[in-house]
Amino acid sequence: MHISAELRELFAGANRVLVLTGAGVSAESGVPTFRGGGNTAVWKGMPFDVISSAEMVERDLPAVWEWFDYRRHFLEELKPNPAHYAIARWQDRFAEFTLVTQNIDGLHQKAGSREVIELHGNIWRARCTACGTAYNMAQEKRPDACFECGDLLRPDVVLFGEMLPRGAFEFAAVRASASELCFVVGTSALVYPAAGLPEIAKAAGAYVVEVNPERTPLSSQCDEVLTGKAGEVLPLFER
Ligand code: BJW
Ligand code: ZN
Repeated sequence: MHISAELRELFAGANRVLVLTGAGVSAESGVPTFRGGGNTAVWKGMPFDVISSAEMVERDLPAVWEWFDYRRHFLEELKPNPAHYAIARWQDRFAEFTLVTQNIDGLHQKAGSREVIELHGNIWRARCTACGTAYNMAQEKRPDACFECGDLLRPDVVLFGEMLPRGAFEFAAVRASASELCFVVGTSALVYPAAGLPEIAKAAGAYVVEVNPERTPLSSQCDEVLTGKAGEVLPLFER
């Protein structure tokens, strides 16, 4: 793995930098990824794209909660890794720094990132299926029903076939098209519209860098591919 002189120079002088992260940035913290690495996430025989779908919320909400309760419990013990910390340091290094994540684990915030655009929601929140009231479950136990209207709660995450939070993608797209340097870290770049952000950045003239131990559909469009683990590659930029 080699960082080009051009990239080092850009990193030293850039004003507007955007980082898009996926499950791979949390892999070294012990969070299983969705795809790649051989075995995909399965819950009680259901592949994750079945259990994490809008249909399943309609059909079997208790099963969805069981899967998300299990994952929250698992995440409680996990800590940010050097990749999360490097990205958190970068926020004070550039005039305009944008962090966009597909992750719902909250580890960027735990590492100190202040503004995180969460495209797929957050596993530590629940929201009412009727009135949309949100509940924080990081400190408190999950309520059984909505205190406002009494209706059922669901995880405040974006499942397959669901819309992203209003404005989140649009804001990220504006930042992507203004960026000079765009890092794509630990994502298989298969899930849209998130995977469209590096394409937007590239089309607007940004230098796009992928950080991933494996190749993705995006690799061939990137200006530079840094083949390696996020926690090992990202800290190298500060040397
Ligand atoms: C490392 C590493 C290390 C390992 N260091 N790297 C266009 C065409 C076809 C379909 C669509 C389309 N546009 C939209 C769609 C539908 C769909 C979609 O994209 N499907 C594709 C699969 C084809 N998109 C949606 O449904 C989205 N909604 C939407 O578009 O709304 C409008 C609409 C509505 C109705 C109909 C149509 C459109 C919503 C997507 C929501 C995604 N939700 C999930 C689940 C969240 C909840 C949960 O956790 O259960 O989000 S799916 C899952 O994938 C999760 C992730 O955020 C997301 C992305 O995965 P990610 O982060 O890339 O992880 P992996 O596991 O895939 O990859 C890990 C990578 O890390 C690998 O590359 C490794 O090599 C690497 N890695 N270790 C660095 N140490
Ligand atoms: Zn409600």
